[in-house]
Amino acid sequence: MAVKFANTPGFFAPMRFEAQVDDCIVEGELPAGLRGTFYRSCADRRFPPLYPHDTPYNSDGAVDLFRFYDGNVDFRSRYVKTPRYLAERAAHKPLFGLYRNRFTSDPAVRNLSHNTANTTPIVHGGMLFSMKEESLPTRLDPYTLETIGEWDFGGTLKSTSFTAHPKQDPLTGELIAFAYEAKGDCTDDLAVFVFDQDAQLTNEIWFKSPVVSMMHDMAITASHVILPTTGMVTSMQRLQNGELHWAYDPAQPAYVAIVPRKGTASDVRWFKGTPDQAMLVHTTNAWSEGNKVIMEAPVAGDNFHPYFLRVDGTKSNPSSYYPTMRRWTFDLDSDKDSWEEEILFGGIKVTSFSRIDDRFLTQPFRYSYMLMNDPSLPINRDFADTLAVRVSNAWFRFDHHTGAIEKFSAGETHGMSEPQFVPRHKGAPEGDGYLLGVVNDFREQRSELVIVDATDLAAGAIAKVKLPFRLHMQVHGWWVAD
Ligand code: V55
Ligand code: FE
Repeated sequence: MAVKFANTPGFFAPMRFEAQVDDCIVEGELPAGLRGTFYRSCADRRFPPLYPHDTPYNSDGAVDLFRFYDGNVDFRSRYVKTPRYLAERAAHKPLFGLYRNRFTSDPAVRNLSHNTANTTPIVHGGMLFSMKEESLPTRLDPYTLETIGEWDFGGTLKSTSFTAHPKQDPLTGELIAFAYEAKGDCTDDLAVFVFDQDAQLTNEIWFKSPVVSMMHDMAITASHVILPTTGMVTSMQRLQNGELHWAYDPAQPAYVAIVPRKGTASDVRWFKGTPDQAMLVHTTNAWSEGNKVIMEAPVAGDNFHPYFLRVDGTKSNPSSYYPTMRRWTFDLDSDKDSWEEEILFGGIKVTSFSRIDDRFLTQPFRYSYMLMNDPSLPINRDFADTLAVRVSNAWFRFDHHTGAIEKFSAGETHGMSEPQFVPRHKGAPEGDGYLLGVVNDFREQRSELVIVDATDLAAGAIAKVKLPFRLHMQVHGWWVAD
């Protein structure tokens, strides 16, 4: 039977093709010092969902690259050839069911890896991976993007899952990662992993979580790992009932594990917060001061995954709340299991996407870069609904010292994806560099990669890499200097 998609109009229709454009058309001037590769992990369904209420988080993974060299840019995109992709390709139809629910998949593939590899690309130890938090990393060729296969770190990784947000310590070159539901669906096992710069496992700490919850991101300091639970809950009962993996429980408090990077399970400390601290998707940064661990992150008090319902079956309203930027201080000298909270900004419509100058991970820092929804920026009337409700229309730089905000809009018909910070040169001070990222022109149905000066967002784009087609929806990006 021929493939048919329902209800996916315009820019949000699946793209379903792979592309290569060498020597891309560039408007403006590419900075001479910009040499390296920008990778993007994307979500782009090859087949229509078996269940109409499935989430886009369950779409096939694709990885794109933009390679900058000698004043040129080359573009390439490839689907990640997961076991799931290959099985559906062979069958010419969808076989995999709802997001993270094997019971809803065709019995023929129920025990196959459900990995979509659609969330974050990372290069570590000379290897490129695209990651999905329910599965192992998938290794790809960093030049051709051909899929090599799932990677268990040479047999040393014992978990069934691996976070899509490991952190590279810029000072030691180590990779710090974790796994939740680490022994299979709905298990309360957590594991923290430390790899050296060659991707060899040097420490692993296994422990139990007080709640089985989505744990999408982590933070690190020079000495500790910070692991927050979120308000999303699950159970084998849910899965057997044929439901989506997650529901949001408004009564669920936030728990945060603080784990010494060089420690063992007996060193793990759990802190307990309130339900209005539980909706944390991405962290911004963290650092240690003596025996205090300090983390900053956008946090909300209600579910902002619009595709998952509350436990009572009601819909959450994704436009009724936005996260605020919070500073959490955990005092390891105190016996209390609570922490201090300070709110750095609120009242602006921001997403949970939060990036910094990654050279300052684990250290005190000043700037973060996020996506926002700003109705005061010029928005073309014909696209107002999309731009005001469904996507972000600006990047902004937040000054964590003064609270100042600087914005960049790519245009009145443009939706934005996560910005990537790239330093101007190796020794440049924090924040001195460029923001680059893909923006989507809804009027022309085309995507482009824009480059702005990160110290002068208001000046607009320095250069635009123009593509003659639209791109898949990006989740996260990653920059690798030459
Ligand atoms: C997120 C995204 C995912 C996922 C779980 O933004 C959480 C959060 C793209 O897939 O599977
Ligand atoms: Fe993420």
